[in-house]
Amino acid sequence: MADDNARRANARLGPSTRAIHLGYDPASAQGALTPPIYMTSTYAFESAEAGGEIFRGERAGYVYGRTKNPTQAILEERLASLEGAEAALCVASGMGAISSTLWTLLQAGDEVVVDRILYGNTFALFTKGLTKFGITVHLADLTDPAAAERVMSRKVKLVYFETPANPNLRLIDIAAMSRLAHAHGALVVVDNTFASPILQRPIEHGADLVVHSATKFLGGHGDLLAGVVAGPLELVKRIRFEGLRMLTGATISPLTAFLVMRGIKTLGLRMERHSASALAIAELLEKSPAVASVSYPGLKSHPQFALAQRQMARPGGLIGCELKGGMAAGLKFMNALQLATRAVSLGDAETLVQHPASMTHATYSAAERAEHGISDGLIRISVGLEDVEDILQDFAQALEAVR
Ligand code: 3LM
Repeated sequence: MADDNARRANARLGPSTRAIHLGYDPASAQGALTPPIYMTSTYAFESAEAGGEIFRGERAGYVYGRTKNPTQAILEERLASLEGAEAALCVASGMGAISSTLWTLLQAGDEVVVDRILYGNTFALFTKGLTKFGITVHLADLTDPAAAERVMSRKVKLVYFETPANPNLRLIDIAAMSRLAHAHGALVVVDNTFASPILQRPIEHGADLVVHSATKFLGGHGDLLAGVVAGPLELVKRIRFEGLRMLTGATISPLTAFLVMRGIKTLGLRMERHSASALAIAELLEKSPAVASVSYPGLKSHPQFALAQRQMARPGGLIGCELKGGMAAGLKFMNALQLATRAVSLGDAETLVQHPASMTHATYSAAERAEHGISDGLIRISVGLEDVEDILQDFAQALEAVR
């Protein structure tokens, strides 16, 4: 009871306070300020009867490390609270979160509607993976409600999208898409990796489930892989016991859970800095004669600037930038960078820059790249936490190099 009261009081605290304190009392662990890392794969039962009760779900307790661990449990409580969800589940990677979720919720004969612009491996999971098991995948431009409406039907069990989307930073109206999906009896799953729950909480806008690559902003330091799914307790339980335990086994290590927990203590601070620096860099890029266009939700030129203002607390740390000179300019720009790192991934302290045409989408033909909205001059920037003057200077000199 006292515990419930403490939880309710915690829920009224700000997100950074909750990310730092929720779900852990140092008195429960010898006064240790930071929660212990429970490096254990299995758990001892005090009696055969007690073991039976835990197995039957009649008594709280742990059985085996594939489904849950006490370090992971604290992290899950904090992430659920940040997303405004009843419950959360942490797993080994973003792809682990997405596959555990989809394999739990879908079965042969079901249909799904997904946005055209998705992280490449999520796209492959839908179009090459799930289709092998008898699921029909409808691709649509979910920025256009009419296009979404055309592919909706009662057979559609789930609508899936990213906002902002990887890699071109287009936005989807979560509230509008949730209304449409719910009118057809479908669940809405939103990948909130690019925004993080500090900037955007899809469940508050009507989504059912949120997934994350916690490898990115949540971890925040480029030193781990992890994933999260958050949503209603009953659904999250099913994903834990069907998706994770039976289907994927994508378990997070207790050490990784600890590191993500450390990461989210500074998430609020970091998202503020990522957003402020990204705006300065987006403005620099937009002024350059070497740049055809910049896609950043904090710029008035973003076609969905008004939606960004409604849906996101700040515009975030990712920028899409189209160079005028196509492939040659892309390669030249990448090679001219001196401080920013040429690398995939995002959300780290280091500024990371990727050129999809020569990196993540290098195996696609030019026609395939065009179909996926990846032009040869597109550069994706994940603005880091370095002093902004230094990042600005690096981008200014790289832009000079391609003029
Ligand atoms: C990347 N993205 O560079 P993990 N959802 C989103 C993502 O961006 C990602 C995942 C899920 C990148 C990774 S690409 C070679 C490197 C929006 C990952 C998958 O399984 O934790 O990597 O998350 O865009």
